[in-house]
Amino acid sequence: MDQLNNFLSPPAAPRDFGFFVDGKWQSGHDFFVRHSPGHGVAVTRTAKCSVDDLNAAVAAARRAFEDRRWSGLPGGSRASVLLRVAEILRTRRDELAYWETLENGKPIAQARGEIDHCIACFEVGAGAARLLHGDSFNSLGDGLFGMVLREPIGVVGLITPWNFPFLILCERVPFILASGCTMVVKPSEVTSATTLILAEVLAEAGLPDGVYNVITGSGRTIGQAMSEHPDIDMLSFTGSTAVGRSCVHAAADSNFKKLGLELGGKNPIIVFADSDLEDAADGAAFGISFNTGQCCVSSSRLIVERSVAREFEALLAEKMKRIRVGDPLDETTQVGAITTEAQNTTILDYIAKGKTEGAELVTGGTAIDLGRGQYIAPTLFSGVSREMAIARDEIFGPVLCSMTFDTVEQAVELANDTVYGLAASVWTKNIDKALTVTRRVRAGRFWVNTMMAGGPEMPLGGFKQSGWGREAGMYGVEEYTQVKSVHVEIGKRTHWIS
Ligand code: TXE
Repeated sequence: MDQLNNFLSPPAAPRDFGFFVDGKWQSGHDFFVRHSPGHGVAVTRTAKCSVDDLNAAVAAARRAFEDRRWSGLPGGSRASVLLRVAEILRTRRDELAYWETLENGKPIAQARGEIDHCIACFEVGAGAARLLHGDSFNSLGDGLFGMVLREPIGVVGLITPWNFPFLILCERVPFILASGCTMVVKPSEVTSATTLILAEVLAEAGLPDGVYNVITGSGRTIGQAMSEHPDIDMLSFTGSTAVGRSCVHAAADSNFKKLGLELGGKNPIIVFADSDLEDAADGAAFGISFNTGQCCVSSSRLIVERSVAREFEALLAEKMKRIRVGDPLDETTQVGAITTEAQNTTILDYIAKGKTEGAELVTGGTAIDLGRGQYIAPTLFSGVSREMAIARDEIFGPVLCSMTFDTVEQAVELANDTVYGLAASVWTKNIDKALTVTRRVRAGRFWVNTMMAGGPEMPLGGFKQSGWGREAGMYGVEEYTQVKSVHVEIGKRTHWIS
């Protein structure tokens, strides 16, 4: 309990972090100082690494891959390490949640729940390490046998964002490790702490040196150099669609590295008149306010059947007003701080734009002054038309736009009227409508009468400009493998030269 109490106020002084290469901690020469977005005080200092540091990390990952110290182990041995990681994370749950909350601004109770999800990711990854397998063809005739091998792709670069620093990391790392790859990770420069703590945990669990390396630094220098690096075989990037596009160019101009991209979203929530409106309103309030709407899968476009639109918006607004926005370290807080000043400005600018574009503000629409930190009230706009910027752009904040429909066709058409395709949900008690909408809306993750449910068994990823590839589950492990077709002749060869 004493330990828990230490985690309920910001630290007296910022914690210093080095970076991690080839199983060793290195110290930086220059630092990023991170201020807690919920309190405005300095909480961490992380190294501004150089491109030389990155090159050393890639070389270490390459050596660890080529000498097969990890990929050469039986899947069961890799699984044992991943299960030990899960056990250690369990013992360090409160500490990890604390640093995640301080750097990101999310509520401490939510952060603890996310660590639980991360533990599950390592457990699922352990199972995947044992189950990963290829295929065989016994259908090529008596003289030929075919095998399809899955081999690890090699050195993986992993670039993660600031909205779910540990969760997004853990939806990838166990699956990359399960495949036998080695990696260099670059977390967001504003939320690096928990990615560095994971290095300690992995080492303690017995992961060989050089398999997991962490380089901290800015996207413009380290991230860009990773996407151009000739010795990184695959890059998994999660962040903005604009930077995702630059990764595609960099990959094409360097070594054609394989890319996994999880990018932006403008996700629809479709509510039919025959749904349980109380449930749907709760789901909609959660879908836009959870993590202050800074989720790639936030449901930011409400598409509601016209006959119940007014009633539904009133119900929803009443629920949104009751969400407890507050200090992220307060156990009772449901919605914490906006993670960066830049994001705070972006969200407030979009709210102003919504008003000038003529949308009707139903609730929220203002910053909340708690004396320190940056907070925005969950916001609902009604009467939004599809051309408005607030209906088209990913705002990445707690701003929900409401639009109406009359028929299933219209609902599907509106839902698909976006360049993105990350997630969607539908609320109805009619099975025909639920399945029709699920099959016709183009999105990588779909929820029927629920919101953001799921576990690491299920794959994650987007359609359209929301990205390429899938993370997590068996699909996620397979992304980090190459397929090799092997042909084995049986018996005496039929000679070409007679
Ligand atoms: O993202 P960036 P930002 C969206 C969201 C948000 C917007 C901007 O709409 O408002 O992006 O956020 C690294 N080469 N999402 O500016 O820049 C960077 O250091 C390689 C959606 O923070 O994409 C960080 O580690 N890497 C999203 C990571 O990319 C580069 C989550 C993400 O930062 C780089 C975050 C470069 N040239 C933002 N420049 C989601 N899908 O969840 C930066 N980075």
